[in-house]
Amino acid sequence: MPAVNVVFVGPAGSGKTSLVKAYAEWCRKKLLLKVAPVNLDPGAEELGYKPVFDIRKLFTLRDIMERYNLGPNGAFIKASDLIAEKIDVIFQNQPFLNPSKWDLILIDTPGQMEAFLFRPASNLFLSKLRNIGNTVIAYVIDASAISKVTDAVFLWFLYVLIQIKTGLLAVPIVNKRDIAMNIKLLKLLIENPSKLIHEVENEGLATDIIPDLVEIATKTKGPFRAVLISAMEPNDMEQLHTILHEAFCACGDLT
Ligand SMILES: Nc1nc2c(ncn2[C@@H]2O[C@H](COP(=O)(O)OP(=O)(O)OP(=O)(O)O)[C@@H](O)[C@H]2O)c(=O)[nH]1
Ligand SMILES: [Mg+2]
Repeated sequence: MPAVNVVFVGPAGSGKTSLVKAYAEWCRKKLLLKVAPVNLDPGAEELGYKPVFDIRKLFTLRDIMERYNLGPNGAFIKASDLIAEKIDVIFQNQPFLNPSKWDLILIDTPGQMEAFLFRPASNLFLSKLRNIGNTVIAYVIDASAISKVTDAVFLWFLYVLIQIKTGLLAVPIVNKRDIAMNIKLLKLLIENPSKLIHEVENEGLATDIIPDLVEIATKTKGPFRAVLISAMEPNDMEQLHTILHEAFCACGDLT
């Protein structure tokens, strides 16, 4: 049976690593699943989970900065190129080598999305991943980062771009519900974006363009309910599991 892959992406600090940790623990404890967390972030310090594959085994951000005399952003871009160069080596490691040994592979990606997700390395990595099992993206939205319609629309466009770039189904996951700034806005964003127009206050220069942007958000609205969770709250992982299960019903099975 092929593995089931969930790739956690989202802006820096949105909670990808914390969710991989919390969700892996929940699936192991409650569902007795064999879960393989994978760290693809060469700049990670503390993960909080034990990765089955860790890109830092091949190189770290610090190594790259020193070896190529680069700053942190240049080093992230170089790291992406190295992921592409070493793709065969990466897939000769667990969990990729024997995907049938695992129920669930959870991929933690770097927060600098433009340095990985929006570069060619991610095409290569994701196409290899799709070959070993059904793959969806969990797009992590930081609830504490959205207070106004412009914040919501901005994060929505990243969501749309990620789906266009990867060709994969992405499930929006709102994390940090415990410190959310505007729960109503978050629910509208995912379930009823056309109503965002009524929430526009004085958004400065953006006010004129927001109706057009909201129209695009409405056109690109997915089939998903808003899922508001906290990586700090283990019981919330059931909601994450349910929405991922729904996504896999479209393209496969989540045990
Ligand atoms: N209050 C609260 N804090 C959270 C939650 N999830 C993550 N955090 C905190 O947010 C910060 C960033 O979390 P990470 O899990 O490292 O986020 P990330 O997306 O992996 O970050 P990068 O890999 O650097 O992009 C940490 O201090 C976490 O403890 C949450 O649900 N609620
Ligand atoms: Mg992280």
